[in-house]
Amino acid sequence: MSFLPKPKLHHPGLLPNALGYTRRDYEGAISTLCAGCGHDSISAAIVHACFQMDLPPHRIAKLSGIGCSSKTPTYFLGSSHGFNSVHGRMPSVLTGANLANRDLIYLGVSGDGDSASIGLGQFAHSMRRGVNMVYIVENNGVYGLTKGQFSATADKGAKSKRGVANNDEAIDLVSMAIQLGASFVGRSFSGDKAQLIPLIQAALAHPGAAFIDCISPCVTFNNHQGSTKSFDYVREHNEAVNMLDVITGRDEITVDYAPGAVEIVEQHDGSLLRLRKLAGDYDVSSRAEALNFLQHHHAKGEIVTGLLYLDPEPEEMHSHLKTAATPLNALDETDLCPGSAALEALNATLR
Ligand SMILES: Cc1ncc(C[n+]2csc(CCOP(=O)(O)OP(=O)(O)O)c2C)c(N)n1
Ligand code: SF4
Ligand SMILES: [Mg+2]
Repeated sequence: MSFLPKPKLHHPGLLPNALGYTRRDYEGAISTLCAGCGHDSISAAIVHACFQMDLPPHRIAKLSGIGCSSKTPTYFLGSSHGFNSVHGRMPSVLTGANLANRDLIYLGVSGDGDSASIGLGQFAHSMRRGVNMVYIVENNGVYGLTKGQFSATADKGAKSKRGVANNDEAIDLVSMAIQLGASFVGRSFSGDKAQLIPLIQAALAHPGAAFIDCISPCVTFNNHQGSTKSFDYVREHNEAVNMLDVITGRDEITVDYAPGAVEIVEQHDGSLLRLRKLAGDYDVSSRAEALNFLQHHHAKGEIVTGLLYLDPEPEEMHSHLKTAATPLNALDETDLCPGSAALEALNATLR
């Protein structure tokens, strides 16, 4: 069974947000994933992030592909729009939805199999087109749903549960996203909600292609010794480049920081990202430096997490295509049928 509704009863003591919704209003059905699966922690972080940001659930559209990770939108934001697409096809379905209605907040959820194997081309083109979305890959290094085969993000030399080593090179989705033109790129760990929640919030506030690679251990098939995506391995090898706070435009903006150690970046909706640097020389605004830093630390077996790249002046797909500002479903008959004189004038420009 993959769907269990949650009881509607809310504890009267639950605090509402500015819209009058409680945290429970951002939840979904009861998860049927394995107990302890990292994906459930990511769902909880999404619920927390959207509740805290006072996002209206009916303005969010969540889309996914196929996999344990792609099942998770059933378990959060139960009142939002949802579309569970075909394996690896979330990015193109989301791009189409975004073209038709640019007013919704798009959240794409995928897995490492979904995005780094069958959907690699789709992932690449959504990044280079600058589709305004938050794209989260719940990365466990295996195809969890089909019983734990290595995925394309499994590190070379990593061991399967049966002790077989992976001989293929790993695809690093954050490096690809940076190189392909994503304007917000971060990596986190499902077990680190203090880092993951503000990263998701900053990505939601970002008006462009925002990509988050979230290491999310599969407790059933990839949480043993020899795995580089297990809880123990990631905890031991996590190298955070910064600590991130998000201050949304609606709150009173008060920041105190030690000069030199903190970088404040304002996003287009007025939210402030407060980055406390842990790696002193790390510069979030340089694609080249980010790629260098990632490769250098990967060679040492370290997993770099945090906000890795940010373009504070992002461009998104609609500005490239010069599309109408109004969602297609809100255009009326006069917009859609401007009449024969307008058509004649348009045809004349093409002759
Ligand atoms: C076209 C197609 N090919 C193969 C499959 C089988 N399949 C289902 S899920 C999956 C892999 C899922 O792995 P991932 O995206 O990493 O998700 P996880 O289960 O690990 O969260 C595969 C190969 C499918 N459903 N459709
Ligand atoms: S098989 Fe792995 S990825 Fe799938 S629900 Fe279980 S622990 Fe999570
Ligand atoms: Mg996977």
